[in-house]
Amino acid sequence: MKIVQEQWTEVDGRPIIAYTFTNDNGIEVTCINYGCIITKIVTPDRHGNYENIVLAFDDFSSYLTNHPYLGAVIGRVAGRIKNASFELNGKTYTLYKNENGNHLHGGKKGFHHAIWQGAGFSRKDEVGVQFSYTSPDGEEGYPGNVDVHVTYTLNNQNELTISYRATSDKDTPITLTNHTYFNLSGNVKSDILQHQLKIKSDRFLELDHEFLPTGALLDVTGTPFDLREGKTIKEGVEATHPQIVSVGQGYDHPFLLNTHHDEEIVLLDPESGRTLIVETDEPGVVVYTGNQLPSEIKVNGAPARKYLGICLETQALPDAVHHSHFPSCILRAGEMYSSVTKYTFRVHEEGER
Ligand code: G6D
Repeated sequence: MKIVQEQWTEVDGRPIIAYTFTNDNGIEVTCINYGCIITKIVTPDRHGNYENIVLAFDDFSSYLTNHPYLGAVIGRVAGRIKNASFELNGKTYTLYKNENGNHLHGGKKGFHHAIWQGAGFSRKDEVGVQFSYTSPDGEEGYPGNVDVHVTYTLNNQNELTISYRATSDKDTPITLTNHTYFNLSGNVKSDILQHQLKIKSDRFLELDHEFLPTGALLDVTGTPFDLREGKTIKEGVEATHPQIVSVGQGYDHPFLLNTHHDEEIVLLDPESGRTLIVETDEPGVVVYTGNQLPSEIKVNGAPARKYLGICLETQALPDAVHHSHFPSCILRAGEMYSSVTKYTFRVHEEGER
């Protein structure tokens, strides 16, 4: 187990530190205290080639722009909030409008643009970093002073666990997630179209033309959203289903998970053999196939492009403040918000079932 800290630069006079931690099997993770952004996860393919499996900028300054949330923790509320407003305890709150008059991914200065306090740690069987941030009352329009802690922990079972905890001095909505784009080909040798995705989910949320949930929970049976037996991303994104077409010929949808910590989400790249298992205590996962990755930005040394990475954003359901039949996203004053998502990295041997 090893951890190395390196100051990359400063923002507003505050150091931006990169934490690189490695387990005894050579799995390596790099993240920075700006937005808790994961900039590298290095894992082996079936031939023992260690390569980066996440999309990242080559220069830090790109993370200061309005970018597609590469690798970042998202908050206070991941996803969209209709009309950038909600009512809570009889009061109406207005949030920053950053997309079509709606609020997306925490607004202009969401958690992905915050400078967090980092503290690396290395124990016998685990290594990682804890990030902390206090979101002041009124930030982006949200009520309450919110203390947030995000901990990345890597162990020798090749598991990277993300633990989220938050407390607030006022009732406030909280939905945290990580927006890493995975590409298991390694060093972005190809796009994700041949990746196979399996999700234990019977229902997904219908989205409207602004990508907001309509409130309808649709049965996946007989649709491209039925991933219970696994599908290639290509098969899904090339479907003519209206929901696939309406988000730009891809997935950008919340799936309700049938089960938790039960290998409920499995992504496999048959070419490299790399397998990512995602397990969570969250009610859902937003699957985003990079439909809008802009070619103007360069990631991993090359122009970005559609379907270059896939996000598996485990989280509460988007716009839950406006849908009483969704699990609540309200953190009550003085209570503890906690959430865990675990990524397990494996190699699928050729011919293995
Ligand atoms: C687009 O609709 C998608 C979001 O789900 C995604 O998080 C963002 O791009 C990066 O807005």
